[in-house]
Amino acid sequence: MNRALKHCAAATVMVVASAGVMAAGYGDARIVDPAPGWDHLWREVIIDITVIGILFALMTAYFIWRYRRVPGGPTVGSGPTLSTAAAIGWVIIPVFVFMADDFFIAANGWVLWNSYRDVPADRLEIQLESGMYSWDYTYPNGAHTQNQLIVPAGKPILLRMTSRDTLHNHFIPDFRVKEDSMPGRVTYLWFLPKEAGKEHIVTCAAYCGVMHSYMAGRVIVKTPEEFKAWYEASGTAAKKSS
Ligand SMILES: [Cu+2]
Repeated sequence: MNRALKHCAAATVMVVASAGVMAAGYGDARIVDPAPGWDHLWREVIIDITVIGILFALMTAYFIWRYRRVPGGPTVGSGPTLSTAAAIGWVIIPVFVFMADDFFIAANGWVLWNSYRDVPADRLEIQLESGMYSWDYTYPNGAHTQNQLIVPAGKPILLRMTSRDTLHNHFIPDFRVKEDSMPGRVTYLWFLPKEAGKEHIVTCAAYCGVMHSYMAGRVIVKTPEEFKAWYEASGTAAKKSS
C-alpha cells in the first residue's frame, strides 16, 4: 500500500510538473501576425526540453545513487518488485505526459502555419522574380526595384515569387519568413512590417551558385505617407520610361 502510494505520488509530481511546463505562456488563440508566435513557440520548446531534461537527469542521478553497488553488499540487488499494474503505469504515464507535451507544441506549430498560409485580404501584393544573383520586385503599378523591398508600415505584404534560373530562397530573418522561389512555379510568403524607419536584411537561404553569399537585399519600411509618395512617383516614372 505504502509502495503504491509512493508510485502514485511520484507520477503525480511528474504530471503536475509537465502540465506546468505546457501551460507556461500559453498564447492567444487568435494570431494575426505569425512572427511573434514563432518566437513564442521557440521559447516554449526551449523551456520544455530544459525542464524535461533536468527532470530526467535528476531522476537518473537519483537511481544511480539509490541502487549503486556497495562494498560487501549483495551482488544481486533486492529492490522492490513492481506489481504488473505499477510497471505498466510507470511506462504509460510518463509516455503519455511527454507525448502530450510534444503534441501540444506540434499543434501550436500547425495553428501558426495555418495563419502564415492564410494571407490577410487587405494586403499589398508584390511580384518577386529571383535570379543569379538579385531579387527583382514589381509593384502593382509597375514600379520596379532590385534588392530593395520598399513597404509601408502596418500593411501585410504578400510576395508572389518565382525564379528565372535556379532555386533560391527568400529569407527575411526579422519577420520569420523564408520560402523557396523556383522556375516554373509560383510560391508565396507574407509578413507584417510594423515599424517605419527600420530596415531588415533579406538573404538567399538556398545555395544557388558561386555568388550566393552576395545575394542580399533589404526591406525598407516607410510610413504610409512616405510610401505613397514614393509609390506614386515610381509608378509614374515606370510608365514614362516604358
Ligand atoms: Cu539565390
